[in-house]
Amino acid sequence: EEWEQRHKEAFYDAKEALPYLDGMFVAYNSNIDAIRHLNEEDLSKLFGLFDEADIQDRVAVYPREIAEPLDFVARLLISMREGKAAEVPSYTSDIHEWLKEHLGFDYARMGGQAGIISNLLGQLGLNKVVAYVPWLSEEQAEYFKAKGNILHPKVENGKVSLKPPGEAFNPELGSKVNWILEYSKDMSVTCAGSSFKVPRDNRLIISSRPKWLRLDMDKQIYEQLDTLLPVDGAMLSGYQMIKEEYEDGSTFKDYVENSVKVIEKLKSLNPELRIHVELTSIQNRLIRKAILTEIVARHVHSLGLDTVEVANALNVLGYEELSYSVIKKGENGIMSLYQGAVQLMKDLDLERVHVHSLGFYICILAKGHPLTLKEQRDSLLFSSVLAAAQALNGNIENLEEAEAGLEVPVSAKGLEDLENFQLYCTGRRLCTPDEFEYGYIYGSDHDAILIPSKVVEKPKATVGIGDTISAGAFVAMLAKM
Ligand code: 8BR
Repeated sequence: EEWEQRHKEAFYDAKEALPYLDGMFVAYNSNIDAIRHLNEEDLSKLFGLFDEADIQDRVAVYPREIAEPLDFVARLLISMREGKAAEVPSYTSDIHEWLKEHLGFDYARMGGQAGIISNLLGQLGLNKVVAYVPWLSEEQAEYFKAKGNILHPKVENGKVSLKPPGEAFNPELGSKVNWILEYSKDMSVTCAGSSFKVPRDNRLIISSRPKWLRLDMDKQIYEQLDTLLPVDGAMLSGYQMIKEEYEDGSTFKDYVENSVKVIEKLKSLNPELRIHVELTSIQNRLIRKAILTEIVARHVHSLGLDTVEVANALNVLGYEELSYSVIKKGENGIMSLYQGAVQLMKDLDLERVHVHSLGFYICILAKGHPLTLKEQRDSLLFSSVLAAAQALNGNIENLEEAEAGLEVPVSAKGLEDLENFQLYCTGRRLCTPDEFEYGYIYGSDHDAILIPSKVVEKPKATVGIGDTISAGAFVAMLAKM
């Protein structure tokens, strides 16, 4: 098949180009993930601990925070019923203790977008990955893959230098541990008066938000930011951690402002530098809107997100109908997704919006973006191979190992979705059938790339694939600039 060959060429082209990059700056969030793959037995045990009517009531409430175990069970049920990923915060360590006692975890590993992206880029052999995590503890530092190319700023006697994470941590800090409950397609669930089969592999994340967590940058590191250069780009994430108010009187506005300053300083140090923000589910609408309109809009070049987050973003930006139509999927799902992504590009003044979905990726590009459409497309194809390798093995040790992803076939479902979308595009004269066949779309005020992606039928794990896709495509794009 055509797309298989294109994947192969794109992968080897990117592989050759990556060593020429200076490096990437990656911030802010990393944590330790405690992972448990649920089976049907676990479920009946968990559900058995509660009264069915209580679970049913709590499902109806749709808790936005895990304050007690019943909130967790309700959100797990909702997530499994729809096969939809969810991330729900918890501000105490009670649920952590409860889960350790009643469930236990299979293994622990690096978590958090910045942590995952740093390790991925480090393993791909980038010359330099400057990771910055404001709460780098000793235990957390151990989860960075030690190959020598991942460095973290450290302040000593007022002077900032780059050190391996194991030499840069703050010995006084505690660690942030998240729980990831993974479940599989076709699991039978009977609970709270309903019985269903899980529609697809996914997971529920309980995200730990200890009170001391602050998404900001050490003042001295900010002032000596030039010591982190040269880098070609920055990938920023973790904004979902910002809270409306803090006990010390600071508010989200302080952290938004702090982050914008960092972005503007990076750009002033190197005007060519590209800034990417990776979004994830943000429950709080005020925060979601502030991140989009204050941090992303006008300040960053590139945005990476999944379909749920496209809908959520559209929703707070005032496009409710479009948002619902993206969520509902169905006949018009991909068209709404496309329109929604274009809207985000325009409203947020972005150069690039990369949406990943199961089976296909869409990348909307502002006119005047720096590469050819083929180069942009190949960057996405490279990330599709990485995603497949990540799903296959749960980890990518190096570029050679990533080649395993080439053996994974392009998703038949993805190809079918694209075929249905072709009529929309050609009908609107966005492209000819030939151009569509290459994955190129030409709008009046934007260009776009649409590729079918490789999907592993029985993935080893699904966590971190979204970050892998966004980071892979972004770094491959930088390598071609
Ligand atoms: P988020 O975590 O941001 O939702 O991203 C997950 C992405 O992983 C999806 O958009 C999809 O493209 C990809 N993915 C999933 Br989920 N399962 C996959 C699989 N089995 N093989 C390849 N990619 C997968």
